[in-house]
Amino acid sequence: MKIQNISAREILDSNGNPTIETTVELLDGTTGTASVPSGASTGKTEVLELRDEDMNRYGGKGVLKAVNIVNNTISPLFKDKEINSQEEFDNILIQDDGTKNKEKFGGNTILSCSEAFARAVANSFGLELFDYIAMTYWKDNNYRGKLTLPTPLVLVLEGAKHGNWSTDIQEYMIVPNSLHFKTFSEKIEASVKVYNQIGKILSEKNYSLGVGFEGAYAPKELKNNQEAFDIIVEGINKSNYKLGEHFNIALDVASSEFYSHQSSTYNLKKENRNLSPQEWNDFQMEWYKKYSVISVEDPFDQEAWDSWSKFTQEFGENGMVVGDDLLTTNVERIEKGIERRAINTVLIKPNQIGTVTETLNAIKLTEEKGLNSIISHRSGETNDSFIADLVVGTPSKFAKFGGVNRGERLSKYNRLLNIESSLTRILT
Ligand code: 2PG
Ligand code: MG
Repeated sequence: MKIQNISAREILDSNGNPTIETTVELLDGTTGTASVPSGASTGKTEVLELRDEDMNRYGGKGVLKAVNIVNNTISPLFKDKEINSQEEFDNILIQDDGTKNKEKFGGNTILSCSEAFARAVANSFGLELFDYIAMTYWKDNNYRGKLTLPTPLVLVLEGAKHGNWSTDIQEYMIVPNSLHFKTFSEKIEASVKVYNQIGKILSEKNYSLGVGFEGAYAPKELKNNQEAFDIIVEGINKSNYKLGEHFNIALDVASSEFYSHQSSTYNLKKENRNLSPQEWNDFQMEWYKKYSVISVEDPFDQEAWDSWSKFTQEFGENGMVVGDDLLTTNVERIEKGIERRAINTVLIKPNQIGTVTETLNAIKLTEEKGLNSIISHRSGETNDSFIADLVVGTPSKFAKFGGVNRGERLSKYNRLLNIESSLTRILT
């Protein structure tokens, strides 16, 4: 397979910040285009996101340097080269960048090329993107029976950096129970019902109905973190479902955002309390028992490995302890997390690591160790739905794609609805 050209441009993400969109054109004339997201509450060990730092444009967030690297450095690298696999393509970029955290080209630059190449090859073979991903993941053409639609973790309330600190906890999600809702479309329909019900409850309370970065309600009027749980339970009940039966709750605590290294405390603005790690552990456990929480992401600071291990021993018995900022889709950190029993679930974000190949390797390590993986969006998204195909084409069983509001979130949910309907047609 030969590449004719790779070209990039600057577009905007859902926060109005620039991001990069890249097109790979193959010699046979087929093309693939991809754009990449951007995080607000980022992990310290994510690969570098290359920005112009030119304060005269977009407050320094322009990506013209990245565009220039694609057009003038990366595109010539592939001129007349025969590329036979995703791995081969990605390895050329990794090696030519040559740095541990992709700081020469930028992780955003590299990922846009990597995903665009995947789409171009899929298009060239007349394959759906999830088919191409599955063939690449399993290195086997006998993968069709392994394709699965995920259970969504649907965001209903958001706070912290994403929601103007309406709560200290960054994300409150509802998880439809697969025993009651068999298909993805049933799970989404039920989740939308609860989402809308929560909107009604907020409106009756005269709380704001505005949404945060990821399409969930973010009412500043919430008195504390617990009130958010209570509203969700009410929303579930008023939709004629039961907490613990039809739905459970998942959280992204994103606690690195309110951990103070100076005082070694978790400083909860909405509770007016600063808690030691042990107090914070016990405080959380009370909520989680009371509100049927089955999944907790980033309950402790990204360097607090011992707190994580203690928490996993207790909560991890029956629930998912999810490493995001802690692990950053990095196989070395995932291995450390497993070794230290600090987590039992891994959040997967392609732009934390920078290529499709490394993302697939992170999923493979996780799944082969018998742990769960969750494929995740970022707070700054585009309409690119690559991660929807990623969750279908790999053994990952969960999708964290935000609220059922805002087009860039719905583009992923709608892609899953589209895939489910076409797979049902093909497989039945
Ligand atoms: C997270 C993500 C997505 P951000 O913390 O998991 O919800 O947020 O993209 O801001 O890092
Ligand atoms: Mg997170």
